[in-house]
Amino acid sequence: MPTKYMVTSGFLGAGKTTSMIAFANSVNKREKGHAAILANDLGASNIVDAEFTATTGITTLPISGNCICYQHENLVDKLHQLEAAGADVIFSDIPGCGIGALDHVYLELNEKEKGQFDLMPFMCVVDPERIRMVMPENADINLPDEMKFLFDAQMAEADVIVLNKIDTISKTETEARVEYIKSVYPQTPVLTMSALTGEGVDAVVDYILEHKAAAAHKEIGYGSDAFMAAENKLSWFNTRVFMEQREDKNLDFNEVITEIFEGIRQGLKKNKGNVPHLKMFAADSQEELSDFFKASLIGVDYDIEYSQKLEKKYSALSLIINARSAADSQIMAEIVNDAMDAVSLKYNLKVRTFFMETFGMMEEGKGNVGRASRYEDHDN
Ligand SMILES: Nc1nc2c(ncn2[C@@H]2O[C@H](COP(=O)(O)OP(=O)(O)OP(=O)(O)O)[C@@H](O)[C@H]2O)c(=O)[nH]1
Ligand SMILES: [Mg+2]
Repeated sequence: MPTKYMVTSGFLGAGKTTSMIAFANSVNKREKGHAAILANDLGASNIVDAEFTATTGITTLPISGNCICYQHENLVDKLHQLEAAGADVIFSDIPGCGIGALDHVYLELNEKEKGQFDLMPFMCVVDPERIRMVMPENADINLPDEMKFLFDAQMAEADVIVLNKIDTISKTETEARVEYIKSVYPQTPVLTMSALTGEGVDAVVDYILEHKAAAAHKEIGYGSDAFMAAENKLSWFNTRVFMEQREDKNLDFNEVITEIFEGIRQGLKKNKGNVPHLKMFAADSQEELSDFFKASLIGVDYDIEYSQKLEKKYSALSLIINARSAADSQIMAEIVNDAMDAVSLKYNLKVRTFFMETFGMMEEGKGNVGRASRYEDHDN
């Protein structure tokens, strides 16, 4: 039997990673197969989603550097690696700024790897708070208007739309969101769940195991001016910093990291920027991860959401910060630096940056490893 494979899209912070973890647990617990996760992101390494997914005990591989849309051979190779590890149901995502996996992943797999994968419906995960931005009420959630294109295109592309985080809204609100989605995409099934509490998750999993991807091209405006305008507003920032307490005191790093979050929030507010998803991850040095920290902020107007806090105090800690921002990439880097400076002063920390990468989604030179550019019509 060919391996079942599915891609999920959805806006930044909609819950793709949390959903894949919930789906894999649902498959494995109910013995519907051996589920695995392929965690995708932009940037070279130090990816919070991959680190966090790896803590779950689910068979997991990271695929970084670029969207899976643009690395077909590598994607197929990773899928085979997961199969070799025993997986027969594989969930993967694309970065939350993304569209285009229907053509670039589903259609390419059908064309180039005929019969090798049993393609489950292409899913779009939707956040009930964020979708208010495109609903008739047109809620202002402090994101650039250009982003609306992505919400729409992601839903338009999908075979099934899953309204996630229903634990955060009432039944009436859930019904209103579902009604809206159905009115715009009457052909597309809409399911509801909470990836966090597990409500509705088994039913979504049963749906995708029992249905197949349509895998037919849809016109969603990929590469259009509206697409470029939305992508142009987004920047990526990935860093890994090592913080060491100078007086060998053990610190509650939950507190330190929370202050870094708050410092970044203040910096963004001052600069009228926003961060659709800011994630941080840190772990102890044990091979079997026993103590780790993971938290998310899905915008300057929201509370920090802690997936897990550190149980112990430490004298030094390596912290991974991933920001997907609606702010200039250099300004974002400065805001993070300022937040780090503030905690280093307050807690007497020596801070060293071992990895840092920042780029605008559309910035020239983003993937230009050590290469130069020149104007074609100049000869010197
Ligand atoms: N209350 C609630 N929170 C959720 C649910 N699903 C995800 N979250 C939270 O929403 C935040 C973002 O979730 P992720 O799964 O990281 O979102 P994502 O779509 O993978 O984000 P990116 O990969 O950055 O685009 C985290 O703090 C999650 O814990 C849910 O069903 N209910
Ligand atoms: Mg994710």
